[in-house]
Amino acid sequence: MNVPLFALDDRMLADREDFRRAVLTGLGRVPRAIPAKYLYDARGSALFDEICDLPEYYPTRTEAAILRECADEIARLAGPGCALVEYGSGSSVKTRILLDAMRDLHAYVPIDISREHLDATAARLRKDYPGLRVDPVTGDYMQLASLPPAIDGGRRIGFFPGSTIGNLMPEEAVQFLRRARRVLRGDGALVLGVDLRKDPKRLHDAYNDSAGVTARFTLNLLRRMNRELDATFDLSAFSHDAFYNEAEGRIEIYARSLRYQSVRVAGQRFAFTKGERIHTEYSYKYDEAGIAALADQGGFAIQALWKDPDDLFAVALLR
Ligand code: AVI
Repeated sequence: MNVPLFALDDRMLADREDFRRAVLTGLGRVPRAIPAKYLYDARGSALFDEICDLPEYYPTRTEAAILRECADEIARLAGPGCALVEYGSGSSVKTRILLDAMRDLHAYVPIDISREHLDATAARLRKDYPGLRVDPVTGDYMQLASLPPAIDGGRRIGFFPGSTIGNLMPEEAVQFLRRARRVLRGDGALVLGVDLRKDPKRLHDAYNDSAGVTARFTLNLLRRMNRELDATFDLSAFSHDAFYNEAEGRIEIYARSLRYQSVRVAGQRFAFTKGERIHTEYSYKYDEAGIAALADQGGFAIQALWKDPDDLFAVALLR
């Protein structure tokens, strides 16, 4: 579908204004923090794709391997004639593993904030799965409270892979699950990918890869501010700082200032002392009891849970 140019420009302007507000609020706060969703501009998304293939970053390939093992069982437990509702992009290998197993799907419903991304995904999947009804929904899945009635017919099975739930604060994760519970309705279910607590060294290495891709991913946020908000960050004067906070069960990621410096962002000045940090991400890790507690607070219960042989990652079917 062709989007009129003026509509695209309006949306881009609105996105930039959101970004400007979030950055000015986040840099003005103590401690400084910018929401993780802004890491994913076009370059950030490409860098994240690179991260997924890194030898140290085990979650993507481990989750795919688990899904290959349990997809038939998920299809059996889901029953016939379901709609598969994916929270997020939907173009990945993991989606296809489920689509291949759930052969008699009523519809596939990817939800994403990016219309362009959704259109491309839908076109690819319609071509590769002729006969599959693909009904994309444009929107922020964190806010989505219902699906268009056209999707009705059959049980709704949600899919939220990649341990993206780990990037939410636990209370946001519960909120997300409560919303999903309503959207998927009483007879629905959710297939949830969750990164597990493990040896801190393994976790540390996954977010401090030797090729420096994760560092580029973090510092790309400063580059984005330079480009979109007329900021003056010197990327060589900041470092990527990621570590596992065992007490909180989360990876914490920051951009750390390597010296005193004053930076202009969207017309305002911000002074950074040496060592001062901008928080960019949390990545929470759960154990099975933590997943059960989260599910319970979100209005679900674990119906089945699969792990890899090394207990790195879990795929849970929540009912
Ligand atoms: C998208 N998300 C699940 C990734 C994670 O592992 O928390 C984001 C990421 N950030 C740095 N490396 C990966």
